[in-house]
Amino acid sequence: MSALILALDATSRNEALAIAESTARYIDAIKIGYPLVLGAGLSVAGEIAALGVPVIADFKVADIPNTNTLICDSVFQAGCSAVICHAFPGSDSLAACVGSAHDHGGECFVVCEMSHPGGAEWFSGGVAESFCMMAAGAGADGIIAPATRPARVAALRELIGTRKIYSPGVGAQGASPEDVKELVDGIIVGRAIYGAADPAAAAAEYSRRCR
Ligand code: O7E
Repeated sequence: MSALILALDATSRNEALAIAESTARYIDAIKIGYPLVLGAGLSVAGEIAALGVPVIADFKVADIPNTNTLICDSVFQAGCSAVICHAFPGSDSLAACVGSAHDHGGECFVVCEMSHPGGAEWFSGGVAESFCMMAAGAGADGIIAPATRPARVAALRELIGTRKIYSPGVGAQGASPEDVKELVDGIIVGRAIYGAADPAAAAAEYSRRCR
């Protein structure tokens, strides 16, 4: 049983807000990132949050600690409830993201292994495990792990314990909710909902399948 997170990668503000409004009752959070924010501006985060849906800022933050703090402070001030960052810049950079999140009463999630085919090229084979341990050591609230490789999610679950796992790759990338819903806390679905002819109906169906 998992929450359903809509990856709202629509590139226009009006389209994004229409989809957010029509799907809000079926989803537990909305993830926004560069595709939407570069088109609509960061203020769209507050507009979505005003619908009563928590907003996760997926900027895969990956810089020096000071820059990470500036980025994360901005997204929380804009109304986001969580931020997603990368681990590879190191434990000090990661700690900056976690610190900003917790200073704002928010959450920080760390990418441990990515869902696309190239994500297996170097994340798998020990790197993801190292990132997972870094995430736990930094006090992060959870990690990102690939629904397209359920065995890898299971392996990372062993390491991360009761911290949350959010998992992308369901729908357009080929995975099904049933592949990982018993292993993770949140399933991230993008195109299969926002690109559907009827996004609300698609969200309702994914919501049913995640429970
Ligand atoms: O394939 P879709 O359309 O269902 O969209 C998936 C979303 O999850 C999209 O925003 C993409 O950028 C993101 N994502 C992955 O697809 N794979 C990953 O490994 C990581 C992410 C991601 O969101 O990272 C932070 C959660």
